[in-house]
Amino acid sequence: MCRGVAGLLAWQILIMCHGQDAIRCWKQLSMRIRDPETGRSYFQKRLRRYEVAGHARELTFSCYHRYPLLSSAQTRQWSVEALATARRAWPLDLWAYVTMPEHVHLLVFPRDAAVQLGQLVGKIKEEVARRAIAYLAEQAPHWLPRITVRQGERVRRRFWQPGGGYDRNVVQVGALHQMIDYIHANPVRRSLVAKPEDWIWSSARWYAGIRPVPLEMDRTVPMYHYVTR
Ligand code: NI
Repeated sequence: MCRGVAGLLAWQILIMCHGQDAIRCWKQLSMRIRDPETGRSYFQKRLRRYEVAGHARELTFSCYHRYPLLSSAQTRQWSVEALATARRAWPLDLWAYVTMPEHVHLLVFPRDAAVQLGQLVGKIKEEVARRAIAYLAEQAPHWLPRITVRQGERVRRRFWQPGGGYDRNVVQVGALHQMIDYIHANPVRRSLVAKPEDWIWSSARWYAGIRPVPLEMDRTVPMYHYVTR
């Protein structure tokens, strides 16, 4: 016979603390306890500290000269597919993203600290560029001279602005939420849509519980209440 703790019913992550090398949170555990003498059940709540090792990382990369090369649904779809490929190939959780007409923001959480995010971004950019440049050559060839660069003998087409792009670590859960909201607000700030979830090419719809979406997020973000309808 099972006595005492009858089951772990629910948990919620409540409070964030400061951390240097980990995201530290508290889970509120609701335990159902059964009193063996009376047979009655009651709930006991308690807090348990837990850590998500490592850092969340915000990554931003832009189209060459910030040209609006991600303006078509087709190129945006390829950006989403490249993220899906990257997530399958690397030990990586994807927590938020937005594809804007000329830049992309990602919030990722490497499950392995050894993940080289520069390489990861390189792969994502490469996959999008390969497909999008071929698409531009067919559908909008007037763009080609603008993205063509001569390096001595070599002629290259650039879809992305070269270089590392902008990125930063996100350590605190509160900052993480602000970051996610900020990423989702990109199309609203630019007056492309009225509400974040009106933009198909971001994780805002996923967080709002709208399905289907182009890309599902990983349910490992601390403290979010997931809507699963
Ligand atoms: Ni932006």
